[in-house]
Amino acid sequence: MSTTEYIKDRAYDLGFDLVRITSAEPFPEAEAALKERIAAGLMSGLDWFTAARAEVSCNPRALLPPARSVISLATFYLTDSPRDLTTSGDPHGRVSSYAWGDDYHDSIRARLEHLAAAIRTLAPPGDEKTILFVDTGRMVDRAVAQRAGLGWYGKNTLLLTKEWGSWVFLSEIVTSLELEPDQPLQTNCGQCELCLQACPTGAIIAPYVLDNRRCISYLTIELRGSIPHELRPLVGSHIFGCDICQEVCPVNHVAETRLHASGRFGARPRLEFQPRATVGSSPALIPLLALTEEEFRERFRRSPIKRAKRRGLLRNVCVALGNIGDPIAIPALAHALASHDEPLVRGHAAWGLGRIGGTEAHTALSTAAATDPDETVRAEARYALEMLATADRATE
Ligand code: B12
Ligand code: SF4
Ligand code: SF4
Repeated sequence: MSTTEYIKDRAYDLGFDLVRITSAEPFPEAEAALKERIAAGLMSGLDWFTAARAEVSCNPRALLPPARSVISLATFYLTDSPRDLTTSGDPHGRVSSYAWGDDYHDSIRARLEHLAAAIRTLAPPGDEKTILFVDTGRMVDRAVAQRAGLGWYGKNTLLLTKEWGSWVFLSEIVTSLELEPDQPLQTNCGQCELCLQACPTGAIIAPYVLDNRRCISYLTIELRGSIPHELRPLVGSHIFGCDICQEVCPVNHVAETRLHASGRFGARPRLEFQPRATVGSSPALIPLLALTEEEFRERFRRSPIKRAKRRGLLRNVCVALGNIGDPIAIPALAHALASHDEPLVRGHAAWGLGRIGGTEAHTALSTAAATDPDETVRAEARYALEMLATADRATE
C-alpha cells in the first residue's frame, strides 16, 4: 500500500467522508477571485478578510515553507432528522442545518489531530511537518477541494460533491510529504440557475459571485450591528444562517435520494450533528427573547450559534417575529422594547412591532420613541411608527 493510500484509508477510518489530494502549488485563480471580490466591496463587513490574507491563504507554502501536498477532507453533516416545524402553533424560527448540533470546528479538529499524528509517523525524522485547517484557518477551502477533485464549484459558490452534495464541511492538512495528487473533476452546473432564482435577498448576484452583505448567513451570523431595513423583510424566519441555495439544488436532491436508498443517510454515526434538545432545527421564538446572558451561554455551549452572541441572536429573533407577523408575539416584543438591556435588541423589537402592527404595538412604539435613552432605539421606533402609518394609509 502506498503512503497516499494509507493516509486515505486512515482518513476514512477516522470518519471523514471524502478525501482527495492536491499539490501545495499556489492557487492563483482563487487569489485573483478573492482580491477582485474584496476590491468590489463584496466581502465588506468581514474586516478580517483582507487582500493580505488572501495572498497567504492561496499559497500553502506561505503557511508551511516545506509543504508539498494538501489533503482535502469533507465531512457530511446533514442529519436525517426532520425539521420540527411549528408543533404548538407559536412562532418558530429556522436554524441552518450545519448549526443544529455541536460546533463542527471542535469535532473535526479532533479527527484532524488524529490523522496528522498518523501522518507524522510516516515522515523522515526532522521532516514531519503538518498543519491543520478547519474553516477558520487561513486556507481557501473550496479552491483546495476543487483542485483535489473532491467536488466542483456550484453557482451558489459552494463546493458540490457527487456523493454528499454540498452538505459537507471542508478541512485540510498541509504536509511536507510528497503524495500522489488527484485530478479535478470535469463537472459543472450546466444550465441550472435554481439557486440564483431562489435566494430571497438576491445575494448571488451572478453565477459564482456572492455579495456577502446581502447573504442571510452574513446578516444573521457575522453582522454585529443593525440589519439594514430594506433586507429585514427578506430574512424571513431565519435566525441563524440560511440553507435555501442548498435546499433547492438538484445535485443535493440526487445525493440525498441516493443516500436514503442505500441506507447510508441514517447510518452515518453523526450524533454530534443531530439537532440538540436545547438548540433544535426550529426553536420557538418567544421564549428566546427572555434569555439572560448566562442562560444563552449555557444553552448554546459548544453550539455554532454562540458565534452570533446573545444580542445578535435576539436581534434576529425580533426580525423573524416581525416577518412571521403573529400578534401573539406583541407582548414579548413590547417587553423587549421597553426593558431589554441591549439597544440593538430594543431597536429590532421596535421593527418587529412595526411590522405586526395593532394598538398595543403602537402604544409601545410611541413610548419608546419619546423615552428610550438611546437615540438609535428612538430612531428605530420612529421608523416603525412610520411603517404603521404607511400600512394604515394603504388600507384606507
Ligand atoms: C467568508 C465565508 C462565508 C461568508 C462569505 C461566503 C462566500 N461565498 O465567500 C458568508 C458568511 C456569507 C458565508 C456563508 C455560508 N457559508 Co461560509 N465560509 C466563508 C469562509 C470562511 C471563506 C470563504 C471565502 O474564501 N470567500 C471568498 C470569496 C471571494 O469566494 P467566492 O466568491 O465564492 O470565490 C471562490 C469560488 O467561487 C471560486 N470562483 C471565483 N470565481 C469563479 C468563477 C468560476 C467560473 C468558477 C467555476 C469558480 C469561481 O474561486 C473562489 C475561491 O474558492 C469559508 C471557509 C474557508 N476558510 O474557506 C466558509 C465556507 C465557504 N462556508 C461554508 C458554509 C457551509 C456556509 C453556509 C452554507 C452556512 C449557512 N448555512 O448559513 C453559507 C453559504 C452561503 C453561500 N452561498 O456561499 C462552507 C462551505 C462548504 C461547501 N460545501 O462549499 C465553508 C467552506 C466552511 C467549511 N470549512 O466547511 N461563508
Ligand atoms: S445562504 Fe441564503 S441568502 Fe445566502 S446566498 Fe444562499 S440562499 Fe442566498
Ligand atoms: S442549484 Fe443549480 S446552479 Fe445552483 S449550485 Fe445547484 S446545480 Fe449549481
